[in-house]
Amino acid sequence: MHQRIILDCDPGHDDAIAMLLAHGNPGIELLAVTTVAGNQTLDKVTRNALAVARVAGMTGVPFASGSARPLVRTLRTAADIHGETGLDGPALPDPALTLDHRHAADLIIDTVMNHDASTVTLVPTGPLTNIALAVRKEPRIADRVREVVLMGGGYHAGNQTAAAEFNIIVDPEAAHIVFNEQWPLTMVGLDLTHQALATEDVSARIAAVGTGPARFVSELLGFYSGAHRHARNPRDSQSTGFPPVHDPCAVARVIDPAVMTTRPAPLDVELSGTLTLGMTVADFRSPPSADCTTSVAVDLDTERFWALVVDAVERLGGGGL
Ligand code: PIR
Ligand code: CA
Repeated sequence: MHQRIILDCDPGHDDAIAMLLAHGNPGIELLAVTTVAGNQTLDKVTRNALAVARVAGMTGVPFASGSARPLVRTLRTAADIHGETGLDGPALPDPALTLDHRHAADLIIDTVMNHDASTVTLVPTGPLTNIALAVRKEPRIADRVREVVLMGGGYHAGNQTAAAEFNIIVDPEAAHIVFNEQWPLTMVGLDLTHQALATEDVSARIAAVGTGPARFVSELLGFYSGAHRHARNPRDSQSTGFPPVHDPCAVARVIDPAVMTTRPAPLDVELSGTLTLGMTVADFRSPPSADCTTSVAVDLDTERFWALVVDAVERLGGGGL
């Protein structure tokens, strides 16, 4: 059976790979791609999404841009990791698709409401601004989506601060809204994505595919690895020097739930801490009650994950160029 998804993203090197995985995997029906300001400004990430669509040969998928800034706070970007364009490294082709005229939140609402209940999964891989706007504007999507499987947060450490992960701290109020809705939600956080490292072996397997899309991914990983090495703290003994490729992990969970283990736990987002703003707090004290709708990703089957990514790149063939 096809899993229908809406990918809400801020490409972003790993967002781009998440798009390619979603498009290249035969088990996924990509209903829409929406963009949100995060890794770079909205105009840049939207342009990047359209460039990736061209590389992948995506046609017939609606693309819409959404919120240019977080609900409450000033936008902070991740230019240190993703560069000035948000997708530095490969040459970016001019867009071939034109944007849907709707705001991302409206495209999300319309897409969810126009499909049967429990058949559409939301896969956010950027700040949660568009998803929060959508569920506030049309609350009925909360019991209509099958699940929210998001990349963001973490239950033991952050990357932007000691406690907070980037996608959450960029728009913590939006994250608070999304984490407190009654929909099933799986948090694919840093605990999981730090197991998805682009090692030399992974880069070599992708390069060996030899197609245009494969070259594009290789060039993405080249820039992203260098930026990661440059930005990382050399005293951090946890860090291998290889970059975590966060966002495709959320897509992989939808494709093949067995690619990772999860654990149910109540989740919430800290909005008032001085040291812990944007922290995602998982309550592991006791077995969760039967009405707990949230869970956290714990362990990745690394080999199975990279096999999905390589397979998707192979299936894209020459892509759209
Ligand atoms: C932000 C990201 C990745 C690395 C850093 N240092 C900052 C982006 C990725 O696109 C991913 O969605 C999430 N935010 C990881 O924190
Ligand atoms: Ca992202």
